[in-house]
Amino acid sequence: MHKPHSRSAAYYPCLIPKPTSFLQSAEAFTILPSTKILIPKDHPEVTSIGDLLSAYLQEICGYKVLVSDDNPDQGAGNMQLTLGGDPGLGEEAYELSITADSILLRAAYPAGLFYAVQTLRQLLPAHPSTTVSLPAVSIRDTPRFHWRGAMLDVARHFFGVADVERYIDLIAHYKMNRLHLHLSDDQGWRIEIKSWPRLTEVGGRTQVGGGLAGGGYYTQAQYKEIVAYARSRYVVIVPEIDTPGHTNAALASYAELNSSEEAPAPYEGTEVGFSTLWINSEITYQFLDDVIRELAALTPTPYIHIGGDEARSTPDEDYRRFIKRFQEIVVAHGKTSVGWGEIGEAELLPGTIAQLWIDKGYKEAKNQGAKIILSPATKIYLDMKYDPSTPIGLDWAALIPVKDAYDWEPSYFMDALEEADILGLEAPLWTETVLTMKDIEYLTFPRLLGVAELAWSPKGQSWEEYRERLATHGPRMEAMGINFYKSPGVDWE
Ligand code: TNX
Repeated sequence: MHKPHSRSAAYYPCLIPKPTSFLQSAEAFTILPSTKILIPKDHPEVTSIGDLLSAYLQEICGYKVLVSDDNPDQGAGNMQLTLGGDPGLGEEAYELSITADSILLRAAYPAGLFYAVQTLRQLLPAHPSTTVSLPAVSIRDTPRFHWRGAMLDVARHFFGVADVERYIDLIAHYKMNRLHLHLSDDQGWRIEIKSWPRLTEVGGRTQVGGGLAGGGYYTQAQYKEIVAYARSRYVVIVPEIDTPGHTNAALASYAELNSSEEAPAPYEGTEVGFSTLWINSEITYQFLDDVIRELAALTPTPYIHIGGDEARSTPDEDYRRFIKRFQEIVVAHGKTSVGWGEIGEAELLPGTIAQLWIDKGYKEAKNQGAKIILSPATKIYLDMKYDPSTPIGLDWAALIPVKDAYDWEPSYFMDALEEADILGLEAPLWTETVLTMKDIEYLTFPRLLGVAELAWSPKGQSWEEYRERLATHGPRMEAMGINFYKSPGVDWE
């Protein structure tokens, strides 16, 4: 096999995503039992980041590295977390400087320090070791795109809090900062809404494939826990209430949401496009207002996703009226709407964001001034099979080998879109065929690392060089217990 670099674990720049600038020398910093993590006084957020670093180090060193705010400037022999540097580089930029004497992690904002810590983790040995050394490096790093996300469909199959928190940990390690949760669909309603309790009493009980043990939902308390956990990993949760199609679970819960005024049976199949809210009824908008009011109160960040895809049972004119009105409800609760590309066919309010998945609606959205999130199904739909033998997953958009998820350039992807139109990238995982956390991991990894790099690293990376770096992440993913797909296109270490 072709190997352009000779590499040795400690001295090869094996980081994913690749940093903006990276220099390396032959020295190394060795962690000793006396090494401390120094943090500034009176800064609880940085203290939490220091504690996270200490926990990561403990896994590798086998002992606890102390976090201390005594003499925070005494760098020698220690690792120092410092707020400083150029705030003009944005909230997520950081510097990491490792010499034989000390380690300095510096950023203008805590998010940057969190990312410096993630980079540092990838410079540690993959597995526990008696001597732990880090290569001497000087890194300056700033993300290319603002929106670097993953989406998890918890409607087709439900996943509990522990699974979602693990997913957050895993995506955050690769510097992703958004987790979009697809909270409602034909097969299930997954978030407690106190003013409409049957949504979860009825709509929360089902999922694809059915069975009495099926379904589930997050109580508001659990949902808050997810949001807070994500926040501690600098991940924004983007909740989606998919409308006006993909709504059978809500329609089955409340007869008054149906134009027939009769509730349909719950649905546990995988067809799409058959359901629609009753567009010409005020009850529908009262319902959405209540849902968004409660959801907005659980959401400290700006975005609420209103769906808008595959509304095949909603007449076009109704669809346009509905999308306009739903955005107004979102704005009335102080939030910004995100919707699937099709929403571009309706009038968009200022600030609304469109998410491209197929070639539909996004040009109209762009022409109305909307920013675009790229989730092209042919490139980064994580539910697509890798090859025909992949045991789970779908193939309607494409087969997506690891190379194809990485080897494309966002700003060239669609003629009509330029860099400035693109807010970022998001890799969705739809779960019609995904039943367990192991299944989630198998389809997500390693493709997500490639998406994370496309979203973070400077334009113009090469697959040949990336695949060498990716190979070094095999043992790292193993150490994190990730059930990843050992793609034959990569010479895994
Ligand atoms: C299309 S992507 C859908 C989903 C399916 C997915 C399966 C999108 C906005 N709609 O309802 O789960 O394909 O790949």
